[in-house]
Amino acid sequence: MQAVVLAAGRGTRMRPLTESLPKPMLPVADRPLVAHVADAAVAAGADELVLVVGYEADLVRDYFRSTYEGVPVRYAVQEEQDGTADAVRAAAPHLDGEFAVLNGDNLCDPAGVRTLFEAGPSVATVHREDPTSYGVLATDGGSVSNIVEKPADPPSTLVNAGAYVFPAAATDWLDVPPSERDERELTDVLARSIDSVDVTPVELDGWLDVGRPWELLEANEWQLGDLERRVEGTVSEDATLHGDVVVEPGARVDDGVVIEGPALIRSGASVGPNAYVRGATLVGKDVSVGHAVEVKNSVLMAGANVNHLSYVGDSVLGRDVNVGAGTNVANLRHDDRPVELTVKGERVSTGRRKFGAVLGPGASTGINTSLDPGVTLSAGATTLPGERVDRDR
Ligand code: TTP
Repeated sequence: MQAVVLAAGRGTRMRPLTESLPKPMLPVADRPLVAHVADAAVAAGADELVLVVGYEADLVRDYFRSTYEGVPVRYAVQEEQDGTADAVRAAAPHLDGEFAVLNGDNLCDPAGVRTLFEAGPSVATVHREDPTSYGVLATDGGSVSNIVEKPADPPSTLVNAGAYVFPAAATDWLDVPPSERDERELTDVLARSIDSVDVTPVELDGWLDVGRPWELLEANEWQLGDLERRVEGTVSEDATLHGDVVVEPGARVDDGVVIEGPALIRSGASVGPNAYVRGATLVGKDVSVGHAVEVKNSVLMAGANVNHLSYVGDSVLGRDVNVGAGTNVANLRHDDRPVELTVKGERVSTGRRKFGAVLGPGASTGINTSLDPGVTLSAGATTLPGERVDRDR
């Protein structure tokens, strides 16, 4: 079966991390987010991947090229990001027969995706105790009988997890009218499928929609949790690695470093001397974590530097960020309320008691900067030495 993977979106809720990188290419453990989706599709038996690309398309193409894990890859270009149904419409000329559609920014348990692919026309679901902010499925005798968006009075707790198998005829149903938020939605195509054929709900054990920066942390917490200890880089005899730590070839861990897994130190990265890395932490390619630096439960994207005397907790550092000596990130509010973050201009609860900062690509902090919980520095932003940053910039 062909699997269409939607990877054309602009990822506006993930800014500034998506300033120059499409959301599906953000790092989750040792691969881009969308590679986890493609892997699940290949493991489920996809015989062709059709990647729908648009925003920063070349970065997706450069990664997947024409064959991925032995499976041919085709590309469909969505010129304007007009919605998920429109994205599948871009792929339609390549489709022949029943086909699957997966969001390029959703992590799903691979066993669930396999069951979905085997089920014929189907939709992946998960239970949510409060489903009122999701598309909610009504079922009748083992089939889906209806889908209702954000219902005040939900017919069940089964929500749409954004992975589908559509019947071949669905390629004729993609021209749906724009929704209230002015996008052509795939859920309207699902509604048409439900009216035309039996659509089976397939419940997933694990699912995460990665839309906002703290969800990138959660995606890494999930995937790093599956690591198995592997030390292939250069590790000093005076360093201590506890638990499931992976040090890739070409990475270096110096004297006096303590790393508590799960943690992944990618190739070209260096840690130490005398640094402490803990929690589910991704130290990306060519990252430098230097003397007397503590990094906890964070994602440090490729090329970031935290070289001296700093604390970075529950934070996301974009590519090529430079953290000045003595910079500290606060990750807990004294009133113990969940930390809020700005998403598309509005303060939104992360739902997390511990959350630090989001530093956009190329941002630099001056020495002794202190960053309040939930601040975002935009791409290339700077702070002055000794500054306390209590709002976004
Ligand atoms: P969304 O997360 O709804 O959209 P987005 O990725 O553009 O992010 P944001 O809302 O923060 O701007 O998209 C769900 C999936 O569908 C995601 O993998 C991107 C993809 N997509 C397209 O391929 N084309 C589109 O026109 C849209 C809206 C999304």
